[in-house]
Amino acid sequence: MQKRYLNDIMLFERKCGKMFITFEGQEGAGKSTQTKLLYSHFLERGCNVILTREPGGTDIAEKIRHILKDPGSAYMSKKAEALLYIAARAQLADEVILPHLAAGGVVLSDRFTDSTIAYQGFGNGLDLGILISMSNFAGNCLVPDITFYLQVDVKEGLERKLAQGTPDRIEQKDLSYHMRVKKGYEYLLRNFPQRIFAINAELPRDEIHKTIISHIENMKIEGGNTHETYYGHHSRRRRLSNY
Ligand code: ATM
Repeated sequence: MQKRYLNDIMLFERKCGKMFITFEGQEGAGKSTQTKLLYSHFLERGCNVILTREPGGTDIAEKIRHILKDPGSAYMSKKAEALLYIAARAQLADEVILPHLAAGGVVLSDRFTDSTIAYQGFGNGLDLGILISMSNFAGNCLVPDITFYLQVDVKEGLERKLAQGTPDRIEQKDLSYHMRVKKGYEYLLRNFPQRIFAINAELPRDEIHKTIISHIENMKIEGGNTHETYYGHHSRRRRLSNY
C-alpha cells in the first residue's frame, strides 16, 4: 500500500514537475485553443502550471507585442523587429518563465525561440547564428522540453485568420513570406525530432489534445523533469549548436 502511494507521488512529480512546453505553428493552426486545453488539463491534476505567450506575457512584453502587431507599423526594419521579439523574450524569461521553472512548476508557452528561427531567420532571411545567440542571451539558453508544432495548410490558415478580422502586420505579409516560414519549421522538425512533434492541425480539437497528452506522458523523465540550460548540460549544448 505504502509502495503504491510512493509510486503515485513519483508519477505526480514526473507529470507535474518542472517542465517547459511550447506550441508552435503558423497562422490559423489553433495553437491558442490547444494551449488552453492543456493548461486546464494540468490544473485539473493540481499542477503548479502557468500559461503564457510570445511575444507578451508580461506588461512590458505585451506593450512590445502591440508594436510588433500594429498594422500601422507597416515598415519595420527586419533587425528592429528581431530585436523587439528578443527583448520581449528577455522580459518574459526573467519575469515569468525562469522563476516558475526554478520553483518546480510547469510552463506552457504559445511560441518561443523556434518562432524566431522560422519567422526572422527563414521568413526574413536574418542570420540564424546571430538570432540564436541573441535568443540564448534573452532566455538564459533555455530550450523547451517538448514542442508541439501544429501543422496547417499555409494558405488555408491565413484565409481562416483573415476571415476573423483585420489582419495584423505579420498576417499582412505575402504568401511567399509565409511559405519561407513553413520551410523554417520543416528545418526545425528535421533537426530536432526528439523535441518537436508535428501534429496535423486539421484533426478534431479533442483528438489533437489527446495526442498532445500522450506525447507528454511518454516523455522520458530526463527530458521532462530535469530541466537543464545550455550552461549546465552537454546534450543541450550540442542541440543548440545544431540549430
Ligand atoms: P500569435 O501569438 O497570434 O501567433 O502572433 C504572434 C506573431 O508573432 C506570429 N505571427 N503572426 N501572425 C509570429 C510572430 N513571431 C515572430 O515573428 N517571431 C517570434 O520570435 C515570435 C515569438 C513570434
